[in-house]
Amino acid sequence: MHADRERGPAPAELAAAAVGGDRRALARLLSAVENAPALWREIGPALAGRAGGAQTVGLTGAPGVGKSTTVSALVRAYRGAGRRVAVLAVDPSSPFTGGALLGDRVRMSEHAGDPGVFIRSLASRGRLGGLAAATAQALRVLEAAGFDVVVVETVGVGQAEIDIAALADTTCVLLAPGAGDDVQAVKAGLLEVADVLVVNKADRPGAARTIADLTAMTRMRAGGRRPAVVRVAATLGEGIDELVERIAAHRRDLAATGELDRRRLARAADEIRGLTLTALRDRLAAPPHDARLAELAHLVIAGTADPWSAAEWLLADVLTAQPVPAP
Ligand SMILES: Nc1nc2c(ncn2[C@@H]2O[C@H](COP(=O)(O)OP(=O)(O)O)[C@@H](O)[C@H]2O)c(=O)[nH]1
Ligand SMILES: [Mg+2]
Repeated sequence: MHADRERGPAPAELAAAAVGGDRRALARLLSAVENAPALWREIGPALAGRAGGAQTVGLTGAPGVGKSTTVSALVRAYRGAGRRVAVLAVDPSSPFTGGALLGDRVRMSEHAGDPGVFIRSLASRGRLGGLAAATAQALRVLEAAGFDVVVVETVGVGQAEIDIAALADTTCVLLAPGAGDDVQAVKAGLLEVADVLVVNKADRPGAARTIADLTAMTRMRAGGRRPAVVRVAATLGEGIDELVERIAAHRRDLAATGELDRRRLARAADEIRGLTLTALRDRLAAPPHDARLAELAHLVIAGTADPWSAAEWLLADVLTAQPVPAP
């Protein structure tokens, strides 16, 4: 591979190498994608036609509930079945790849030397395109690199985490006995996105109660499929085989009903919509539209135009104008 000393190989070259199994290229490509969303356009063609092959699994839940420990146990199980696994640890709250993800590295260290495992973290760093968009791109890269399973762990239980976990085919929501975790999950709307509910730390008191409460709650859920409730003690490796089976069953069910295709279509549409809106926002912030916007704002203040008309005019301008060359 020909490499420019300053900038390194071109993104398209990196993408080709990553798809060919070069782990260093894969790591560099993911960094490139993470730091410069504009590169997506360059690597897209090298990845096209290679996406959609992996099984994707999302894990979310409050910090400390045992996500990383469970991911590590899942990786062990998938490796035992001969599958190549990538893990993406995503932290929407942290501007840096900080403490939580560092702890995850320790939790997953048993897989460090395994060439069939690739572990990577993504943090928000105040990105423009949104962390969910960056995660979607990273997923596409990992799928193209030929991983059979991609597990996405998100730190936390806010809307951003839910959006990210929902990028996966199967979303697992983790809870632990007691501490009001179950109630909290309902509040956060987590129950709605859960395909599988995992009660981890089942070796602790109160697990049976939490399982019973959650099971009752899923029974009240109107319509749609009910999430399975799985009892896990990740540190002991208990319940992991059942969790693997529940995840697989959910995926089979999705495929059989056509829901998998529907979800993937909806995700692609979301992605296109997001990129379009970002492009639109970028253009509005650049000449000549930024000046036009300021001018229209004056008209609105003066009472010579209403904001709805002004928006229509501006949109028409943006849509008909030639793309402005970069300075
Ligand atoms: N007792 C018990 N502790 C667990 C279990 N799973 C994880 N832990 C512990 O909970 C803590 C947080 O685990 P971690 O996987 O980092 O949680 P995360 O923040 O959700 O990723 C660690 O000290 C784990 O050893 C479990 O099944 N039982
Ligand atoms: Mg973790």
